[in-house]
Amino acid sequence: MTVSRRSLLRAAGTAALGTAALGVAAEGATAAATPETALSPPLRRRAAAGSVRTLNGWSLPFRMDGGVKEFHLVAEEVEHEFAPGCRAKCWGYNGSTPGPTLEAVEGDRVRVLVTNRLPEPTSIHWHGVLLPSGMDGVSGLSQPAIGPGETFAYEFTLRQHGTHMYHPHADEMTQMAVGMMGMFIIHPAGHEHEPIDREFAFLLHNWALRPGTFRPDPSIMLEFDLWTFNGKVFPAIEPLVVRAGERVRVRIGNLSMWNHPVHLHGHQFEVTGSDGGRWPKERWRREVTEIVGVGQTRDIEFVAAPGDWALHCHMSHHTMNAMGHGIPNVLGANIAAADQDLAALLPGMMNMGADGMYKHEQHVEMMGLQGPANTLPMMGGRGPYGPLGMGGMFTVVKARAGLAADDYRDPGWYAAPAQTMAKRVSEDPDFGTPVRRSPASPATGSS
Ligand SMILES: [Cu+2]
Repeated sequence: MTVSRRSLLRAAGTAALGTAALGVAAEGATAAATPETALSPPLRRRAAAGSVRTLNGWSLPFRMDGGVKEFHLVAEEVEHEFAPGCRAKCWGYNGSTPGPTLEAVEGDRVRVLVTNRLPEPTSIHWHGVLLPSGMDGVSGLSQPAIGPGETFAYEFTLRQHGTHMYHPHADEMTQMAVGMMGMFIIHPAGHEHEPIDREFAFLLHNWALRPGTFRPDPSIMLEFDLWTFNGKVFPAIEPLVVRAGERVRVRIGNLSMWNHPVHLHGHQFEVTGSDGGRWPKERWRREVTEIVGVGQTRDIEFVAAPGDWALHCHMSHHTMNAMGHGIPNVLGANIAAADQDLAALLPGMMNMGADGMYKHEQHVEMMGLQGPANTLPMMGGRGPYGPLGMGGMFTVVKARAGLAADDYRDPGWYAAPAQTMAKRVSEDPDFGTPVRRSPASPATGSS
């Protein structure tokens, strides 16, 4: 039996049987004694993984307690890796930053236990969720802060669906800067028109992790040096693996300090929803770039075309890893003489940038140049045809024909069919007869 996501959500949303099965499967408890055995194996596998795929992340298992879906979040310090070669002590939930995704269905009664294992008070605000004032999680306003060692219980009924987030409202400048945040996906009850075949979720964030240090600096307001999808930088961000022709939804949330124009290649996607739920179809917009503002969430949907398609923030510095932003501009300068003087003073020193920064990446890659401890190359990614010139907020939608419905394994790089790929036709800079304006007489405007 082929199980679509629609039928999974219908099962989860309309039957206690479905929700109980989700919880049991997710916790890995014995299935034999539960009615879930009536469900097919593919449904159980997908339910165990959660129906949303959180890039590089996970969905938190829950347990059913007398009709209440109970989650348990633990606020704690975590050892986090941004990409191999760059780690930091961050704060997150249940061993990860961002914390695990909470998934529930409109109409569910949920209880979230929050244990504070941090050295200072915290709280959790359920960002965008409609709930009683006393459950809103603003420490000092809606509740006393959760002290170190304490556990609080939040409990409310979900009266909406959509893409939501959670984060502290206690010393949030510090706590969010070091990673405390997660997603809270509320699936619609019943099935959706234009049903979704696969869906992904990620949070946008920024970090000030200075090279050679191991704690993100919470005092920084503008000069961040790591830009992440779910706490990872490219090339450590997972690809979005989809079957060509599938309808894909990507749920994106932003709890960083910048707005991020997220751009997808090869498609006109539709912006179909937010923390306000899935919008009426008349409000869907066709776009190729969508700004996800700070504190906002956006859902984009598209029917996947075969290929490898970049998905990235369009702020060009946000597709870079650690780099200085106050450096002198040597683009176009003759720095050969200065390089000789510098080499005498600082053996191994290499000044770069006179011809652009492309060489920088080649040098790092080819010569194995050792930078400061615990940092990453500015442009860290390599594709099938060479350096990608990007790091940070960049990943690839990999759409392939014929994938099984629950196959998310990385299929490798796309092999473009013959005659559908750009190719070199000359190595002569004087090639051809291009029409150009004369640089010598710009005022005339003619060549
Ligand atoms: Cu950005």
